Amino acid sequence: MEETDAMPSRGSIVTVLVSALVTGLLVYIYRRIILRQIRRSIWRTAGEDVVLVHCPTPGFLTPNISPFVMKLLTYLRLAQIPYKLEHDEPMGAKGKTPWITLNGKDLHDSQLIIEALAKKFDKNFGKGLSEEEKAIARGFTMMIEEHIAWGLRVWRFIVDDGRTLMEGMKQPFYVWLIKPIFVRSQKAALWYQGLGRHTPAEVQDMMTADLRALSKYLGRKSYLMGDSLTEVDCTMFAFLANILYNYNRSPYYDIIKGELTNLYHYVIRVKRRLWPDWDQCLEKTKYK
Ligand SMILES: N[C@@H](CCC(=O)N[C@@H](CS)C(=O)NCC(=O)O)C(=O)O
Repeated sequence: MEETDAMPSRGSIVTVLVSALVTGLLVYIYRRIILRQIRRSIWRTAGEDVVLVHCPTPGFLTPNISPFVMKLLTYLRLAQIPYKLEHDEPMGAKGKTPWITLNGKDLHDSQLIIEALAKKFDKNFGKGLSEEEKAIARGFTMMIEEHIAWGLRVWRFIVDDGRTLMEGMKQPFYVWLIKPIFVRSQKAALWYQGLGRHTPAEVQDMMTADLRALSKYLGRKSYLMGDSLTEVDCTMFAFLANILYNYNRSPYYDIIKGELTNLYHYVIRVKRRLWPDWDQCLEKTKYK
């Protein structure tokens, strides 16, 4: 075919493509290498033994919309370990939040982080428990993080189409555009995890049974394992507070407020003790 004046020449198409490729490469190098190095040198100034918590920006309804971030922050407060929040890179090398930088070293996964901090700062709150109690605490921790967490995602993404994500924290404008893709990826994750294969009613029954088990074991005690707060309370508080504030349109809110009221009072108790500044920690500018 002959080239006419109206058609771009093959040479100019190649130039545009090469320029786009080079620009993309430069942006990638800048973001992945240079910007990261700049941030790292800033993070190093956080201070010795100060935990830099990488996490999303504060929520409107809870200090952080991620219960795993809330679990870690609650532990840091319980252990009185100084920390700072950092929001430029909320997702770590494992693609999850939270992660931390401590004295220039990165650590990932709230549980592994807490275990490492407990060792470093000698802040193991469960060490006085009997072996049997430790096993129970571990079982409840896993039930909450590996079952209740997924059940909540079923409600958020399958029943409620991800709306609470928008209601719970300030989101950049483009999140509205990519929300359907994100919701679809979460539904796929739920399918592979397994809970997404059940009907929402079946999941609700399972979740109710889990919450009843927590309520039964808590009974009249102040904290899950007795009179003192231990690590399992950081998980339990984080997820129950998440239900009460971020899932307040879900059936789980009604179950806790209406039937399992010892769980509700438990949240208030831990919140008063470890989060007296809760309201000051919320993102103030409402964005709806
Ligand atoms: N086991 C991890 C779980 C962390 C986690 O699942 N965080 C969520 C936010 S609440 C996340 O990063 N989700 C992003 C994703 O799964 O793609 C931990 O304890 O830190």
